[in-house]
Amino acid sequence: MTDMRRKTTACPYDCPDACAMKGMFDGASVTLEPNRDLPYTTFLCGKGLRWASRATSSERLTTPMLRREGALVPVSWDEAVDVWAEKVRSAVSRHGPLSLMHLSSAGSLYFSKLLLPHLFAALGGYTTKKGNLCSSAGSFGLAESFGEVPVTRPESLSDHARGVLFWGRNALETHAHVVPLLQRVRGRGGEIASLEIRETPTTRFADRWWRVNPGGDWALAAWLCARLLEEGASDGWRERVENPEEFERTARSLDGAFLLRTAGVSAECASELLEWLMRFAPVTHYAAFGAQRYLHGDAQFRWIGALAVLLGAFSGPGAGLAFSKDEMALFPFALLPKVAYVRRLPVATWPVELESLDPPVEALSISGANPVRQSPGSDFVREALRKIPFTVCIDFVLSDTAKECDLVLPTTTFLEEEGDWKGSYWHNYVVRSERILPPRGESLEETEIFTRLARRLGLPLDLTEMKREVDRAMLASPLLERVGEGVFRWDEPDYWCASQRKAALPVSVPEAAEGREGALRLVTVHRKEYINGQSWDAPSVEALPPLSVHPLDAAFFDLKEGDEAVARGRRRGALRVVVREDASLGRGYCVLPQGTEGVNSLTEPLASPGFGAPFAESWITLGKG
Ligand SMILES: Nc1nc2c(c(=O)[nH]1)N[C@H]1C(S)=C(S)[C@@H](COP(=O)(O)OP(=O)(O)OC[C@H]3O[C@@H](n4cnc5c(=O)[nH]c(N)nc54)[C@H](O)[C@@H]3O)O[C@H]1N2
Ligand SMILES: Nc1nc2c(c(=O)[nH]1)N[C@H]1C(S)=C(S)[C@@H](COP(=O)(O)OP(=O)(O)OC[C@H]3O[C@@H](n4cnc5c(=O)[nH]c(N)nc54)[C@H](O)[C@@H]3O)O[C@H]1N2
Ligand SMILES: [Mo]
Repeated sequence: MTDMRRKTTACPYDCPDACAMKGMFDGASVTLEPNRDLPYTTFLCGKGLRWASRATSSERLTTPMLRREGALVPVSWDEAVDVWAEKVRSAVSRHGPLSLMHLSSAGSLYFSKLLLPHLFAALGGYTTKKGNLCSSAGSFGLAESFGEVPVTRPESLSDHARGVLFWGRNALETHAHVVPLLQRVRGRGGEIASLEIRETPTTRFADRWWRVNPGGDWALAAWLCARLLEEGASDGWRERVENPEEFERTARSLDGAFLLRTAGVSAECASELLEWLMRFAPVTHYAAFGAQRYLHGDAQFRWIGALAVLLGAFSGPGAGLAFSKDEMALFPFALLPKVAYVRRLPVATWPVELESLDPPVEALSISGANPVRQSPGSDFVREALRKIPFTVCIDFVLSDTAKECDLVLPTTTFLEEEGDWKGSYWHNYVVRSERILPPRGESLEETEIFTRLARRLGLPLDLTEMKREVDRAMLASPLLERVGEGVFRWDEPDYWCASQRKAALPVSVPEAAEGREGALRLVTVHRKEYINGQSWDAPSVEALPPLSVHPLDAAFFDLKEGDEAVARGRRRGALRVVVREDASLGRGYCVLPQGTEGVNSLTEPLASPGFGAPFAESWITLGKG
C-alpha cells in the first residue's frame, strides 16, 4: 500500500550541513524537499536531491552476490550468511577474533552505523582502523591545543562575528548552507575573506582573498602571532593559556623571512591580512579539511588556533576557530559497543602493513566505505583486498570496493529505513528518520544483516532491537527540544564561551618540507556536484579528470590547456587527465578533483600525527597522453 503522507528524514551524507528533508513516494518515484523546521535547511542541493532517483535506480544492488570462479553471481540471503558465518567461525577458531577486520567510513552518518561492532564485541574482539580519512590530523592538533575539538555554534558566527576568515574552507562548494550566515555577517558591515591555494567559488564570493602555499598556513599564522605579540595581542590571552611564556619565546624566535617564504605570502599581503583581522574583529577562523591533509596537518591547526587565541578567541563570541565536531555526540553512550580486544591499524597505511600482522587478517567486512576509491594508494588497497582470504562489502551500489570483494551484500538506503537519527558536525540539530519507500529488491538494513550473521553464529544479539532502544533513548533525551516535524534542537555549549579550559599553544614548528625537483605536489579537492566517491550518478563529471596547473608548470612538461596527459605517481599509479591551465595557482603544485576512479592511485599511503591521511604529500609527473 502506498502511503502518500510526507515523511521526515535527513540527508545521510558526510556533509556539515546535514539537511532535514521531507519525502514522498507515489508508488513509482520519490520526491524530496527541504524540511525548513531545521532552520539551516533553506534548500536542498543537487547531490542531496539525487537521493530521490537513487532510491529507485537500476544501479541499486538487489540481491547478495558471491564470487564464484572469479565472477560475482546472485545467491540467496541464506547462502550468503552461511558462507560469511563459516568464514568468520573458521578465522576465529584458527587465529582468534583479531583476525576479523571491519572497516567503516563516511558513506552514511546515521547513528545506527555505530551499532554494527556489537557483533565483534560478542566475538571478543576485532581489527579496525585508527583515525579517519577526513579530519584526524586537524582534530588531533586542535585537541592537543584546546583539550578537545572546539565546538563553535553557527549562531556565534552569524550573530557576533564581523569577519569570517576561511583557511582554505571551500564553503560555497562543500558547505553551501552556511552562506546565509555569511550574508548576515556582511549585513552588519562585516567581511568574508579566504586564504587559498587557488581561486574557487569561495574566493570569488569572498570580499578578498590571499594565496598561500599548500601546507603554508601554519607559517603565516606564526608570522601573524609574532607581529601581534609585538604590537599588542588581545587583552587577557595569557590567562587562558597554560604556557604563555614558552609560546611567546617560540613565536618571537622564528625567522620572519623564513615564515613568509614558507607561507608563500609577501610581507605586504601578510600585513594587509593583519590589518583586516584587526579591522573586522571579532573574526571567526574557519579551517578546511583540505588544509590539514599534510604530514604536519596538526601543526597547521595548532598555529591557526594560537592566532585565534591572540586575537581574542576566549574574550567574547564570534572570535573562535570553527572546524568540525562529533556529529554522534548525542548517541546514547550506554548503547555503544564495548569490545574487549581491538587492534587498530592506521586508516591510510593498513594495506601496506597487512603482511607483517600476527594474527593475520582472515576476513574483512566493509560497510559505508569505498577504500578502493577513497583511500590514498588505492592500488595497495586493491592488492590488500585480493590477498585477504575473505572480503565482504555492504553497499547499495556496486562500488569500486564491492567489485573486489568475495561477497557483496545489498543494503537499504536511509529512505527505506525508520527511527534512525542523524546529527551534524556543524549545527546543533538532530533529525529522526521515517521510512519513505519499501526496501528495494532483497536489500536489508545493516542492523538486520549483522543480526542474521550473529544468529547464524549462535550469538544472542539483536541489533535491530538495539536500534529501537537508541530511538527510544533519543526521544526521551532531556537534552533535546522538539522544534518541528522530526527535528530536534540541542542547546550545545559553544567551546569558546562555555569552556574553562586553558589552551596549550605550540612551542615547535614543522620541519621544512622539501620540494621535489621535476615533480608537482598533487592536491585533491572536493567538489560541488557529488560527495566523496559517490560520483556515479553526478551530472557533468568530465570523461577525463581535469588537472589544474600553473601555465608555466604545464609548459615545463611541454603541455598546454586542453591537452590530454598522463599523470604518474612517484612510486606507482597512472591516470589520464586533461590539462587546465590556471594562473591562480602558485608554482610547483597541481589540483585534481577527488572522488572519481583512479585519482587515489596517485596518492601516497602515509599516516600523519593523529592518524590522518596526508593526501597532499603526493608528487606526480606529467607526460603527453
Ligand atoms: N584523494 C582524495 N581522497 C579522499 C579525499 C580527498 O580530499 N582527496 N577526501 C577524504 C575524505 S574527507 C573522506 S570523508 C573520505 C570518504 O571516503 P568514503 O567514506 O569511502 O566515501 P563515500 O564515497 O562517501 O562512501 C563510501 C560508500 O558508502 C556507500 N554508502 C552510502 N550509504 C550507505 C549505507 O547506509 N550503508 C552502507 N553499507 N554503505 C553506504 C556509498 O555508496 C559508497 O560506496 O574520502 C577521502 N578520500
Ligand atoms: N559538495 C560536496 N560537499 C562536501 C563534500 C564533497 O565531496 N562534495 N565532502 C564533505 C566532506 S567528507 C568534507 S571532509 C568536507 C571538505 O570540505 P573542505 O575542506 O571545504 O574541502 P576540500 O576541497 O577538502 O578543501 C578545501 C580547500 O582547501 C584548499 N587547500 C588545500 N590545501 C590547502 C592549504 O594547505 N591551505 C589552504 N589555505 N587551503 C588549502 C583547496 O584548494 C580546497 O579548495 O566537505 C564536505 N562537503
Ligand atoms: Mo571528509
